[in-house]
Amino acid sequence: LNEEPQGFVCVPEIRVEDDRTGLDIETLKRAFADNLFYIQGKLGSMATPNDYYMALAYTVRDRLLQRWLNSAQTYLRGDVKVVCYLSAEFLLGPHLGNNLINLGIYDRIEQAITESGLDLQELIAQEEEPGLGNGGLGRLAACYIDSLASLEIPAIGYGIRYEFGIFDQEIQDGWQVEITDKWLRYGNPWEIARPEIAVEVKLGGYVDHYVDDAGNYRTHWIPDREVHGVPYDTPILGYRVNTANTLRLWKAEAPESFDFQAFNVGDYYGAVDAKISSENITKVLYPNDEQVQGKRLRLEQQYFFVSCSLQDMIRLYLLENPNLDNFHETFAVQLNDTHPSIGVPELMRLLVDEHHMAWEQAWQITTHTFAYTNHTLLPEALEKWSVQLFGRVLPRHLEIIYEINRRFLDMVRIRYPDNDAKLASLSLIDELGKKSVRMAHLACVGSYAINGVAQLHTELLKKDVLHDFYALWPEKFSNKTNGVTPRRWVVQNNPGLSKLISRKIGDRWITHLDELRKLEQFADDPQFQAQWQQVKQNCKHQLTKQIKERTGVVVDPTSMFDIQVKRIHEYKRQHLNALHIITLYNRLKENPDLDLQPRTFIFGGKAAPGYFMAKLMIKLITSVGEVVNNDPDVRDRLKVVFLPDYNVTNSQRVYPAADLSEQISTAGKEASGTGNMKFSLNGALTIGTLDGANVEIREEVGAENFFLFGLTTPEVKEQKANGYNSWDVYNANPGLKKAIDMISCGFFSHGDQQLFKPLLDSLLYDDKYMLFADYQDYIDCQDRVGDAFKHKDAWTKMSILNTARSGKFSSDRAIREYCQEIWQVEPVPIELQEYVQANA
Ligand code: B1H
Repeated sequence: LNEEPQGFVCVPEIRVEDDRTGLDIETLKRAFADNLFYIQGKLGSMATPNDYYMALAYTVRDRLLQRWLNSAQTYLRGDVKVVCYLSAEFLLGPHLGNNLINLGIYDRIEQAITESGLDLQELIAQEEEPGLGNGGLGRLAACYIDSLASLEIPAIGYGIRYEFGIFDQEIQDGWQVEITDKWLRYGNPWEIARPEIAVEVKLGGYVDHYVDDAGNYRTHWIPDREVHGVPYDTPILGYRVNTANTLRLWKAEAPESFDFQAFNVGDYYGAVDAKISSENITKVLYPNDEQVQGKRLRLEQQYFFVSCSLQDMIRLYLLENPNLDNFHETFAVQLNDTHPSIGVPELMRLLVDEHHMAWEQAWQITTHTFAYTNHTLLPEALEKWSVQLFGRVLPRHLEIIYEINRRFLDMVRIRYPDNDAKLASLSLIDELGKKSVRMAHLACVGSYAINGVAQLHTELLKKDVLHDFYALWPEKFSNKTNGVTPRRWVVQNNPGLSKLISRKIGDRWITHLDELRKLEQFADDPQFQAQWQQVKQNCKHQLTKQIKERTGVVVDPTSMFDIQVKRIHEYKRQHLNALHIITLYNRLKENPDLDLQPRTFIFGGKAAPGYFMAKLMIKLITSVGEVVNNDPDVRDRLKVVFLPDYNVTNSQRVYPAADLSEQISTAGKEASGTGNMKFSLNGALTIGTLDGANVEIREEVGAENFFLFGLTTPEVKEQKANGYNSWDVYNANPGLKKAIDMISCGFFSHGDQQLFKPLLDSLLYDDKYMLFADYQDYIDCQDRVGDAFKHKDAWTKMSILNTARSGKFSSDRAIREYCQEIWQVEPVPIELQEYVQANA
C-alpha cells in the first residue's frame, strides 16, 4: 500500500514562527485575521459567522500543535506504555471552548476577539458538535480521553469517523422527527487526515488452509472485498499540561488499487457502486442506544475500525521493536463494551496468520493486551451475532473463535467434569435456536480484566449476567465507578459557580475534585449561601431564556427546575415522571387554593428511531405539557417543557440550572448513569432509586441530602417472583387510577382514546419496569421534595453539600483507578520547546 510507510524524510528542525504560537493579544488578533484571509479565503466584508469561527479554530489549533506533535513523538519511545481506548462511540461535544480552557487562553482570546469587533460566545456557538455517540457510553469515552490527557497518560482513542453522527431531533406536533446530522458540512478544523498511513481491511470471501514449503500450516484469507481505512486525527489536550493525545477516527474509502476493471469489464457504474458500498461502512452511527439489531453493516463497522486500530498499533510497535513478542507490554487495549470485542480474534489472526506466531504465544499476548468494560445488563443490549452472518462477513474470525472456544471448553471440562449445562452456559456459541456468537463471552475469555461501571452494577454482573465467568476467574473482575470531567461539566458550563468556588477554596479542585470537600465548612454560612443561590438563579435565568427561544414556552425562573435529561427508554421511566405531573395537575384542579411549590418540569432526550414505545413516551410528555401549560387554573404553578435536540451543546445550560435531578430508573437496570453525577456536581439534589451510581452518590452526599424512593433490586426480583400484578395496583390506588384513566379517555389527546393505548396496555398488563409498584412511593417522595424546596436556606445547604461531596465522580479518579489497577501505566510529562513555553 505505502511503499515506505516509515519513510520519514528528516529536515533540520522546523521552527514555527511566532504568529502561530504567540499568545499576546496583538499576535492573536493578527493570526485570527490571517487565518480568515488565507485559510477561509474571506475578507471581513464577506465573512460569515462560520468563517470567523473557522479562523478562530485554526488560531487555537495552531497553538496546540507543538504539544500534540511532541506528545506523539514521546510515545514512540520504546519505554512508554500507551493506553488504547477502543470505542465505537466518542460523544465529544464542541472542541473550541474546551480547548481554550485547557490551554488557559480563554480570557486572552476573548479580548482579542472583542477587539476585533466580534463576540466570542457567538463564534463558539457556531461549532457543529461531533455527535459520534448515542449517550452515556459515548460521552464516557469523551470524558475519559480528557482525563487521560490531563493526567499526562500516553493514550490513543480509536474509533469511527461517522459521516453522520446521532440524528438531530425536531419536535413536530409533539412527535420526534429525525433529521440527518451533517456535522461535516462546513469542514472540521480540528482533524488532520493522514492518508499516508492508511490501512487495508478485508471482508467476506473464504479461507484456504495449506502447508507451506517448510511444512508449516498456513492460512490464507481470500476476501471478496477490501476497504481502505484512512485515519483522521484530532488532538485531545489535557488541562494546563503539555500532553495532547490523539483521537484517531477511521474513515472507510474504496481502495484505488482494487482492480475494478477485472471484475467489472466496462461496467463503470458497477465500479462506482463498489466504491459507494465501501464508503458506506463509516457513513452513519447506529442510533439504537442499548438495543442491538444484528445488522451486517454494524458488524462491518465494528470489524473495520478494530482491524484498522490493531494494524496501526502493530505498525507503531514495529517502528521500535524487531518482533511482536512484547506487544502487550507497550499497549493496554480497553474494550468499551463488546462493540470492539472482535479485536480478540483479530489480534490472534494478525499474530498467527500474518506474523506467523504460534497459537499459544499469540494467545498469551492477546489475553495480556485486552481489558473489557461491561456497560449494561439489559438482555436486549447484549451483542450476539448469528453464526451464519458472522461467517459470511468474517470467515476466518469464525474459525478462530471456534478454536478459542474449543480450547476454552477443554479447560472448563477439567474444572467442571460431566457438566454439560456449564459448558452450554459458558460457551462462546449460543447453540439454542439460531446459533450465535456471544460477544460478551468472547470479551471475557480474551481479556485479563473485566469491569462494571458502578458498585451495584459490578455486583450484579458477578451475580447474574457473568456469574459463571466470575466463578472461573474471580481475580479478573473489578469495579470502576464512572466519572465525568469537571473541566467541561463545571468549569466550562458553569463559569459562575466555578469562580465562586475558586474564590473560596482556590482552583486546585479542577484537577483534584476531592478538594470540593473544603466547601462543606461554608454550607451554613448565610453570605456564602446567598452567593450560591445567586449563581443558581443566574443559571436558571439563562435556561429560561433558552427555553423561550427554542420552544416558545415562558417559564418562571423562580419555580423549582425539575429536570430529566437522558435517552428516552422505558427502563429510565420518563413516563413515571409524567404520571407525577398529572397527579399534581389533578390535585390543583381539585383544590385551586392548594399551597403547591411552583415547578417547571424539563425533559430532554432522543428516542431510537425504531423504538415506537419511546417515541410514544415523548408524545405523552408533550401532550401533557400542552394541556397543563394552557390551563389557566394551574398556569403559574406547573409548566412542562420538552427541550428538543438534547445533545452535548444543548446540555450546557441544563445541568447548571437544575434544582432537582430525576434519576428514577427501575432498580437494577441503569448500569451507572453519568448525568446523575453532572447534576450533583452542579448543586442539584437528586430524587432517585437505588440504581447504578445513585447508590454511591447517596453514600457520598449523605442520605439526608438525597431523595430516595422505590423498590430495591432484590425487592423488584422478589415482587416479580411473587406474581406482581400491575392491574391490581392500578385498581387499588385512586390517584394512579385517575391519572391512567385520564390518559386512556383521551384527556391529553383531544379525545383520541387510541393514541396512548399501547403504552397504557404495557403498563396495565405487564409493567416490566414496575412503574405502578413505585408510583406511590415516588409521589410521596416528590411531596417531601416540594416541602423541602420551601425552606430556601436548608435547600441551599443541601445543594452546597451535594457539590462539596461529589468529588469522587471525577473522571480523573476513575482513570487513575484504571491506570493503577488495570493498565499498569504511569504519567509521562511532555517537554515543550523553550520558545513555545516562553509565550504561554
Ligand atoms: C450504556 C450502552 C449502549 N450501556 C449499545 N450500554 C449501544 C449499548 O449502539 N449500541 O449498540 C449503545 C450504547 N450504553 C450506558 O453506559 C449505560 O446505560 C449507563 O448507565 C452508563 O452510565 C453508560 C456509561 O457507562
